[in-house]
Amino acid sequence: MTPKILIIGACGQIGSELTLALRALYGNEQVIASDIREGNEELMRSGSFEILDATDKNTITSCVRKHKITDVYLMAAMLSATAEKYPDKAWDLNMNSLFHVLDLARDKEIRKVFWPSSIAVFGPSTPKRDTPQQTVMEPSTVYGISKLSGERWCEYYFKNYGVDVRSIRYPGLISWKTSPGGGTTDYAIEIYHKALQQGTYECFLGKDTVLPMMYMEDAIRATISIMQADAQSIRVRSSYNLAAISFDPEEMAETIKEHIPDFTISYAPDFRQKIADTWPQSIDDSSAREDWGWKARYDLKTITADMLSNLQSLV
Ligand code: AKB
Repeated sequence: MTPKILIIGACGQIGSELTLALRALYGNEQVIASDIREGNEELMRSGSFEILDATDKNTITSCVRKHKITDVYLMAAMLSATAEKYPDKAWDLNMNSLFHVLDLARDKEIRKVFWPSSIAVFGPSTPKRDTPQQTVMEPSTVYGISKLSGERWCEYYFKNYGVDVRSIRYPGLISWKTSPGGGTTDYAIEIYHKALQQGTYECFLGKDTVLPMMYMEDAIRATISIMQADAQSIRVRSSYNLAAISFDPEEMAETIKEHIPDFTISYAPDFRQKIADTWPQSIDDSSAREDWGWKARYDLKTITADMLSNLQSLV
């Protein structure tokens, strides 16, 4: 059966690319994009769009009924750095939107849910290298606490109400089409913009800060694969570890210098350093590989070449 999809938070960094990928896969009329405000021209032009506040259950329910939605991808969230500034708002958005969608699935209004988690579920007491699927999880950020709570609720709704919810712990995501907002890993995108515009970048994380990262193409492929997998193969109903590459800002700068030899980087760590220091450096994603055949394709050199050429073509 072809799904009828609603994407909540379709204009964000992941949502905008996911919407286009799902429209290409299932047909424009099968994918309804929604967000609190309108998005880029390609997204608005290619299919239906609804203004929708992810914290408003009535509007979500009406939209689901109006379009006879079967699958919801809930991409709206407040990311780590912004959430530290607005803890109440972050908790309200990140948790209530999830309850609204899980309740719709429990009440059989929809069939399937995708909900993004993050490496932020891990904390300072988690093993930093090859962080296992199941390990100590004591996140110390508002965002991380909301994501870990969300994971527990996803598993609870699966076990107690049979809700088919699927989730991935995204690492930092690198993309050129839509900018992220308010993340700790955002330096890995800003750096390319500044390298092209000014030839130099002042990084808000220190030079040795190794974090797990992934190119958006890989993240979109993972999202679609987990949603297409047979329900029986999804053995983790909290959220799957997902990995591609790990590097620090200095290594990233080196790959940029291969294309822009005069590029320089300097460091002025701010409050985001404290957040990054609590996260893992690399992730063991063997469960995702075994259960639904996940494998990353992009390495740092390929990402840098692709980012620079795509950003250049926009000017
Ligand atoms: C952030 O930096 O907050 C996000 C994330 C790792 O979930 N990119």
